[in-house]
Amino acid sequence: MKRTLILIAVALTLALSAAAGSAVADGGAQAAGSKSISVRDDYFSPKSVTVSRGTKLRFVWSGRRAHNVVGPGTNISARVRGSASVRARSGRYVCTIHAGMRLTVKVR
Ligand SMILES: [Cu+2]
Repeated sequence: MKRTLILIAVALTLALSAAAGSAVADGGAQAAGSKSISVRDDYFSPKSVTVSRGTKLRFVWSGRRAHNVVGPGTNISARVRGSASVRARSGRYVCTIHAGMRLTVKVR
């Protein structure tokens, strides 16, 4: 029973993020060759990823506070919801508003 509730909660969360992301018109849910990164209060999830060349990072804002994303070739201004996609590059991506909020990306 508890497990069922957890599954329902996960399904609802996924449905809500898909709905939020569609407003940005970047291809909608999880296209092939893209890796979703949740932008939460105050951390990225996952905190590190290894992706193949040409992969897009799709940042999906899932928290209540505003976060930005600054990294190699990337400067997404602070926002609270929605999503944004950028071509993945190796290096460190951070939210400059919250110290220690970082994502390590390795492109191979
Ligand atoms: Cu932040």
